[in-house]
Amino acid sequence: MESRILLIGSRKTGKTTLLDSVNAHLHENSDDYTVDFQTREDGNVRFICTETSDTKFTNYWNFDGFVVIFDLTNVSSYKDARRMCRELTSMVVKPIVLVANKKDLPRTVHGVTADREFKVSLFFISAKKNTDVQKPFRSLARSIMR
Ligand SMILES: Nc1nc2c(ncn2[C@@H]2O[C@H](COP(=O)(O)OP(=O)(O)O)[C@@H](O)[C@H]2O)c(=O)[nH]1
Ligand SMILES: [Mg+2]
Repeated sequence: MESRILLIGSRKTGKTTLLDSVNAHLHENSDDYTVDFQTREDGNVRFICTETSDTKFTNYWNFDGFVVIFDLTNVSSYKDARRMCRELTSMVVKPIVLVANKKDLPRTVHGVTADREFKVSLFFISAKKNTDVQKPFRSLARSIMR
């Protein structure tokens, strides 16, 4: 199965680093990445991933799932992420995961919770140290196939 995934989060939150950490392969003639995951339940899933920090010209309907990412050392990136989650949940009924990145660093963002209001799953990762980087994608895969 093939699904289109949008990674959104303000600049320098680690979108490209996350894609690299799961060995996503950058397409030759576009800004898209491909990455394959094996899930225990349903075999293989292929994600075509696009990253952006500016959703102004993004058509959410083109995507099957969303990774909203913020930087645990940057409070304004968390505010942005919450805004993006709110916007997404009001516009589409597609799976969303919220990713708190850079957990290897001393954090300045506190009180992060999986917002029940938004019905998103929350994952703390370090894209740079390769900690738990597969988890958000596997969660999306499970939700999309459901
Ligand atoms: N310490 C640390 N640095 C990170 C992590 N993820 C990304 N970075 C750094 O944050 C900066 C921005 O990362 P990048 O992937 O280019 O962010 P993007 O703009 O969202 O694509 C780079 O210097 C990365 O090395 C992480 O988990 N831990
Ligand atoms: Mg980038």
